[in-house]
Amino acid sequence: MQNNVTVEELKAKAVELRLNIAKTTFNATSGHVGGSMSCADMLVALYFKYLNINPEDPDWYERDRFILSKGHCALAYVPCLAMRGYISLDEVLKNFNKTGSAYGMHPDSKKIRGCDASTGSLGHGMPMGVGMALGLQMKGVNSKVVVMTGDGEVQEGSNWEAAMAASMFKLKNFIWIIDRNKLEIDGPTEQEMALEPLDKKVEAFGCKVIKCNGNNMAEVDKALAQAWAMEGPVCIISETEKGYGIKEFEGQAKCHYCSFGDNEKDLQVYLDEIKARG
Ligand SMILES: Cc1ncc(C[n+]2csc(CCOP(=O)(O)OP(=O)(O)O)c2C)c(N)n1
Repeated sequence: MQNNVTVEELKAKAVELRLNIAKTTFNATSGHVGGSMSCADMLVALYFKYLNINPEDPDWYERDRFILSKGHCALAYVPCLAMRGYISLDEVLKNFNKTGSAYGMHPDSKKIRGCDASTGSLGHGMPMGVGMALGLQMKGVNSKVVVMTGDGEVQEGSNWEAAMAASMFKLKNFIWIIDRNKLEIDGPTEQEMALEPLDKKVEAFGCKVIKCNGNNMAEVDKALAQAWAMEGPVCIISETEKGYGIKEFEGQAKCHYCSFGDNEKDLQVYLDEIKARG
């Protein structure tokens, strides 16, 4: 833990992030809304409380690293980096996914201040993160490396190869977060390629497991505090709702990629709902 921020303050930031996801999507006309809304609380808790980072010096060697392996959720990640002071929020809101913009649908570490890895092709964040954590551990640098994957994403074998390596190399500094929103692109994970019992599988690959309700900030805060205090590799299974914040989207596979209406009046209705949900 790096900053003394209250759960109430983090909750307010998560609402702000969801509002920014909605506005960014509206200006971009559409985007990967469902998985962005589900992981917003976890991103806020990481960036505003737990990660040891310095937006003034994004390449500071001793910083903690974060990799958004489910890179299609740049729609949450890039506004979060802007809220944390790495880039201009105005630019993100106006230019996200526009031709020539630094802020494409998937994050590009060469173009975005504070972004530790380019992602978008699923299944690559874990191997990259394990390599980073191993390198830091070999150099005696005590920084954390945190990788967030989707749950549909972990159907790819590369995640499990990386988990095996994290446990073999006893990566004390490695934290894997699975955004367990139970839906992937076409429907429920359990119908596409069943993952359960996910906790037992992760444990069998050598990671300690923490479970939390990833849309309840008090639980997110507790899970991250535990993970930060433990010796890794550790995995937080963050149980979330795809599309969290908008009733019409929640639990619906069609919110994987959708819009917030096509006129300002529609957008305002969604913004009001996000604010009212708190
Ligand atoms: C290697 C690869 N295959 C396919 C895709 C297309 N794709 C983008 S998102 C997605 C579904 C991901 O589901 P999940 O990991 O559960 O993400 P979330 O529900 O959190 O959005 C797929 C298949 C991709 N980006 N990369």
